[in-house]
Amino acid sequence: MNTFYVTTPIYYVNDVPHIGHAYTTIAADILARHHRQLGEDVFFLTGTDEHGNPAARAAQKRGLTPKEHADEMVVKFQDLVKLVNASNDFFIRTTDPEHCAAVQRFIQKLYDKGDIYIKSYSGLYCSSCEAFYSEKDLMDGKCPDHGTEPELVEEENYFFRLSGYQQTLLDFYDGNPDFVKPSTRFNEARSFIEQGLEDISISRATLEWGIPIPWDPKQVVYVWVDALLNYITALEYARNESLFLKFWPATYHLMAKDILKFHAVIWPALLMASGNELPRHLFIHGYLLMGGQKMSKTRGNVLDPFEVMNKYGVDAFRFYCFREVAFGQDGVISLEGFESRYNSELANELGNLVSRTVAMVKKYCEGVVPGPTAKSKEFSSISLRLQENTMAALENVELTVCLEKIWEFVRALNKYVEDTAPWKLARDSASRDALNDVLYNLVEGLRICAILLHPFMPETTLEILRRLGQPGSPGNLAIENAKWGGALSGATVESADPLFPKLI
Ligand code: ME8
Repeated sequence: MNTFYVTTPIYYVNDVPHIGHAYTTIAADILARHHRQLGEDVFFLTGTDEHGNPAARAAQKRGLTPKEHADEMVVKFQDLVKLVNASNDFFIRTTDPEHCAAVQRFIQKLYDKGDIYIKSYSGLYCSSCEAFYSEKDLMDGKCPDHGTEPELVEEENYFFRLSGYQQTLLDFYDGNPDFVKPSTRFNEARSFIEQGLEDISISRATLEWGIPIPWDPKQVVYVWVDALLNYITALEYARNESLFLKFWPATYHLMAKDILKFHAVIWPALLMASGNELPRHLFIHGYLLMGGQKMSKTRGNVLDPFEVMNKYGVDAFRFYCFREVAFGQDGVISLEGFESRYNSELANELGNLVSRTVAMVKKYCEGVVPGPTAKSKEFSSISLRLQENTMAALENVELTVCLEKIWEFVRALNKYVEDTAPWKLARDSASRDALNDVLYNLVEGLRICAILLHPFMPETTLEILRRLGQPGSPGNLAIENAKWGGALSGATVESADPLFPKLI
């Protein structure tokens, strides 16, 4: 059986979760659900990054220990994961004792191998990024991400021989042109490596909140090394048995471009140093922007994902994020934009099509899905193409392209209702067969839409199938069933409130 392993970044607990966190989690969930529909063995990992300076500072401000703070904050992230209906197989916390022990084993191995050495170091450090900057990376002497002045930090640190991996990394990039997607991000990562890599400090002497260096417990492991390792440590303890052989290498690490360098340079080098395979792909999506700016708590332009989803529904939000912004690019989201798409596409085009279809089957066929007189050749070939196109799009993580293809079909079905006008056919008993065919085709078209849309809108699509009297077990949701002619004739439809009540 094919396996599929997808991860999100593990999120910092120094602040509350926001829509950006929901976005990556939903994207990973869409891929996980799709690969389950393909019959693959899937592992979907998300979690929280709980060590490091910002988390320690946030705890201190609240008069809590870092662990107390993390224990409170993690609940908000776990709530978000539940709220977005993510089907993750595990939630890792970097304070899990199993993770900490595995990180220590990992770096001990690199130390024993000679890839880690001690050196006195001074550099400009942004404690919000948890990263050192050289003068040339700063903008007007300030951190390009946080706009704050970095501090001069002088410490004796342990260093990882990153520079020794430059050529091996370049060779790997050249042999794996789809390692980082989209290709613009691949080029960015490769050119960064080409410019030259310096060894990196992988320990901190001044910070207590972290995993102790096993051979020198006065120092703690640099938070990024601790965090990146989550992708392999989780496989060791998520279940009673090790899942490493089964799921590593990961198929996709998803993230935004803010953390590309860590994943495209440091992570592969650490894996090479430890003799592990590299992940198959990194997929770098864009930023959701509000009012043209990246959402960030410090800028105060955060749309509260809990509020939006509780008010308008989780599936509507899941749909909107990937419909509105081409996945992979930056894009602006807004409440107005959300409401407008909700009304035009979810309420009018999809919800209304389901209501009309159910109402017509009730009215003209006593609520029982009719059998077609003949299988529609036209719809058979349209739906076959649709199935192939949506699968190809998701294979390439083109979530927005996939939705667009499905929506073209939703629109085609709406047009089909108008063109065939079943209410007119119903007036003439000679058109009985034609009427049955139209109604069957509508039920069948919606069944196929429901299967293909399932990864995007898991609850709504099950509800569509239920209303159409069509089975919705995981087996029925398999992609191979998104073929024309599979709808159950003789099933009883059920009317209910609109799937997406119109917003006024
Ligand atoms: O970087 N639009 O955690 P983090 C889209 N702990 N996605 C966004 C976003 C936005 N405006 N804002 C955040 C960390 N994200 C580290 C990761 S992994 C080993 C350690 C998403 O809480 C996006 O996936 O700052 C981004 O990469 C991630 O949240 C950063 O989350």
